[in-house]
Formats: sequence, structure tokens, C-alpha cells
Amino acid sequence: DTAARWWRNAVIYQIYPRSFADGDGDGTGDLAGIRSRLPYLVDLGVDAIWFTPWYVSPLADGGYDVADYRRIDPAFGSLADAEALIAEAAALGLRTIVDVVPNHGSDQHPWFREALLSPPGSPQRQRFWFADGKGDNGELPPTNWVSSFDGGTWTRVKNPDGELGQWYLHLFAPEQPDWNWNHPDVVAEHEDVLRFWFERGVAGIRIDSAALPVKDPDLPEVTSQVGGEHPYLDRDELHDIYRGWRRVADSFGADRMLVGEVWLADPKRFALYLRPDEMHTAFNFDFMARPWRAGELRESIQSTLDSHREVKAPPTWVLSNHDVTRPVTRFGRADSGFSFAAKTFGVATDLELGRRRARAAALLSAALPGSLYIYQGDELGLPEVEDLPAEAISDPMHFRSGGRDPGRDGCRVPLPWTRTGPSLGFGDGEDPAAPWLPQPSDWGELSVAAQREDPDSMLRLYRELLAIRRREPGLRGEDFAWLDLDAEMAGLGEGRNSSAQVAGRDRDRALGAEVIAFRRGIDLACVVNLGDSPVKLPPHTSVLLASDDITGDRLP
Ligand code: TEU
Repeated sequence: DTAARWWRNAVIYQIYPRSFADGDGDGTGDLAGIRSRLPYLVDLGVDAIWFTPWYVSPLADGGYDVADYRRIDPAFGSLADAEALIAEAAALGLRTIVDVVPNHGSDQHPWFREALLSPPGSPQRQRFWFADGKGDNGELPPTNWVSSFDGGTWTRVKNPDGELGQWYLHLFAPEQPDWNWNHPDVVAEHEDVLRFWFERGVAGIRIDSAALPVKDPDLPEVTSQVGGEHPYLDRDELHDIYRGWRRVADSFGADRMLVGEVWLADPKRFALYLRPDEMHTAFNFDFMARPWRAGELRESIQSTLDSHREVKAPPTWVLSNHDVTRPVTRFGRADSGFSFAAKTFGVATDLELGRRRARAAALLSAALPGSLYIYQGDELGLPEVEDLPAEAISDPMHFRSGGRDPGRDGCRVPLPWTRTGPSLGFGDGEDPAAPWLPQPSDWGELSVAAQREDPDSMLRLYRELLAIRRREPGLRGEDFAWLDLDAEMAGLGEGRNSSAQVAGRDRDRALGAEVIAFRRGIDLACVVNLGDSPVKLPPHTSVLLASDDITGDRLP
């Protein structure tokens, strides 16, 4: 039935709790803030919310260093608040997804603290990866593995007797020790965490860094990038873990889902995680990583549809998240592909062009079959904040790269809700504290309040887009076919690039190489012009929604 399969075509809104809304006015977003803004999400027209980690955490990596999964970080609220939020969302028709981070915990997790107080070789240490160093006195790390956050992956600790001792593994920051998945406690504990949150009514689990948790126990150096052979990436044993998680999810009913963060280049290896007894879906980063060119996007769409069809899993479409450069900024650059999704300093950016492309990209991704993820603030067209004051930056990626990487704070700046006022409506109350990251002074114009009144705003575009997606059976279904429109209709006159439309009545001839066109259902089409010249729309097209001004029959 459709309720059980909701995740196949849902629109899922990602909330970064620290930056969404601040109910107690202390400068940090919280669950009270989120609860007060649920009507906004209903109005926007999303089906579900994914919360990035809200558990007890020292926040060494924005909450991806979990010290206790069964309690909410006091900065965000209490477990009772989370339960109330989940229930209120459900009553409004919004499903909820929580984040689980199997690769690592926090150095403040009781099991890690226990491990530090226990001698080398003790059972307490076996839940993590402790190993002797190399060199005469163990002064060199056990391997040369490089962290995703730059730098080494091992930190040396003292033995309980005070002598320098073994090293422990952390693929991310030192505050994030990696779990040893060969240990039965680690397996059982994570399945129990899943049950804990499913019991509280969440509809899904987002699985962080899902291709990393299993390690080769011999700890060899990296000599192969091939899946299954790499010492810690995409190892075959991972699939047993996720089969176990799928059994837990299924035991709560067919309406519970798993969505994996599986960063893998090989679509065949990626699809293995989506087999019928593993994850229901996984983020499609290939699409996000492509430059804004018709051929690239077409190829990504086709290979995504192919690899998912084989395993009968629905694709996902993701334009951004809390780790990558905001789309408006990224698309405003000469080449807007993955190299620019990663953070970069000082790249020339045309925000106006970026905004037009981001609007077109929204229509394109929402018109494709599968589920759609929207990162908070993208519906407002917020740009990346690239000039945060040095003292405000808190992302470990920045510090660990020695400042070479700007870090990910620029896409995590608290949302503007009102045109004026302290913290632009982010903080509630008479006199809210300054937000934990400062908002640019011109963000009042990008606020929810300002955009609500402007029919041409990004917010209004998103709202209309999601309403159409809900209403049109062609967009809800899985039927998809490329439209081969006639090339001779292309290239009429001058113009600037990027616009998209969802048009009624399908047409069947190509508009040229820089146009993407496909049909959904019987009579719906999506046409995206990535070229520099406007294209003529086929006769008898009725336009449901356009990301740009359509003059006569020309798509700019
Ligand atoms: O990200 C996984 C990941 O691979 C990141 O290191 C990514 O490469 C990086 O952010 C550059 O874009 C997940 C979370 O989404 C991220 O926020 C966490 O920091 C990371 O896991 C560790 O838990």
C-alpha cells in the first residue's frame, strides 16, 4: 500500500537543529524552535523531516560525535521535547528521520572513557581500534591512512599507568573514535539504538558515512581503491550490518525506512547497498557532483535510473546538504561540479546566474522519479556565507586542514525568518542572543517573511513546485521517458542561460544539445534549457510552472 511505500517518492526536508530556529533565544537552534515552525514545513509541502544529530554530544563535529543516543543534547532540549516533536509532526502529516553514525562515537562516550582507563588488550579497548605504533618506541602511527578531515587517523594515548601507549583510530576528528564492528557489543548497541528511535515513532534512519564502518583487522596500508579490497572503504562485511538493520526496521512495519550516506564512485558497488534486504534508499551524490551541463546531467540521470532499476530501489535527488557549498553559490561558478561542492576560497561567483540555475535545478530534481531531499535554506536560495569571521568558525575540517579548507560553516548559518529584528527572527523572545554564526546583514531580504510576499521568490517557486508534485499523478509515479525534441527548434536569439519548466502536453522533439527534456506520466514534461540562447517551446504547450520568465513561446 502507498503508506508503506511513502519513501519511494517523498520530499524530505533536512533540518540542521543548531541553525533552524531558536526557541529559547540563546543563539543556538533547538527543538522548541523546530516545533514552532512545523506549520512552515506543512505550508512548504514536504512529506518528511530528517534531523541531523540532536543527541548528547560535545559538538566537536556538529553532533556527529555522539556521546549518548538515548538523550537529547541539553542545548537542543530534552527527550520529552523530541517525543513531542515527533508526535506533533506526525499529527501534521510529517514523517521524521533521525541520524545514526555507525562509523564512530564521541571520545566522551562512556565506552571510550572506559577504554582509556583500561589497559591495552583489555575487553574495554576491543570495542574500538587500539593498536601499537610503529617505530622502535611505537612513536609512529600504525598506518598512514588519511582522514576525510585531512591529516592522520590515529591519536596516541597514555596507558592507565601514565606511560605513552597505544594509538586509536579515527577516520574523522580525534574526538570521533571509530567503532570496531567485529565486536558483538557494537553490533547489538546500534541495533538497540535503532529500536529506541523506531519505538518513539520515527519513520526512518539516515545512516552516516555508511561505506566506512568496517575495517580490515590486519590494518594494511591503502594499496587498492577497489571496493571489497580497500582496508576501510566499501568492505563486503558492511552488507551484513545493514541486513541486520533492515530486519530491525522491518520488525516495526513496512513504513520504516533506511537511507544511507554512501559516497562511492562505482554505481554497481553503490547499488549493492540497495538490495531488497538492505537499505531502502541512499543519497545520490553523483547527480549533485556533476557540472551544470546538459550532457553530464543527462548521463547522471540515465545511470542513476539504470543502477536503481536493477535492484528495484527508487532513486534519490539531492542538490545539497550541511557538508557542501550552497547551490546558489556553486551554480554561480564557471564549473559548478563537485570540485565546487567541496569548499573553496575566493572563486569568482555570479550569484544572479547561480540563482537562475538553482531555480532550474529545483524544478529538474523535483520532476525526476524518486524521492527528493531539500536542505534547510535552499528553499530560500541562501548563498554560501564565505566571509565568516575567523573566530566564529567551528568546523573541525577548517582547523585540521591548517586553514586551507574554509570548512562547512558557510552553509550552516542560522536561517532568517523575519525581515528585521535581532537575529532576523531566528531567536524567539524579546531580546534573543546573537546566533551562534553571524547572519549576513542583507539576509532580511532573503527571509521567509520577505519571500512569502514576493511571488517571484525562491520560496514561492518551491511551494508551487511541491504542490504540483503532490497533485500531478505523472510526477508521483515512476514512469519516465526522454523526449527527443527537434534540434532545429533550438537557438533562437540571444539570452542568458538556465531555466526550466514543467509543461503540460508532452512533445516529442529535441530542442538541442543544451536542453534536457523528459516526459513523466501521460502528459507531463520537464524541459530544462542549460544553453545560452532561449529555446522555442513546442506548440500547444501549457506551462504549469517555469523557473524563469517565459516570453511568448520562448524558454529563456
Ligand atoms: O559526512 C561524511 C563525509 O564523507 C564527509 O567527510 C564529507 O566528505 C565532508 O563533509 C566533505 O564534504 C558525514 C556527515 O554528513 C558530516 O557532517 C560528518 O562530519 C561526517 O560524516 C562524520 O560523521
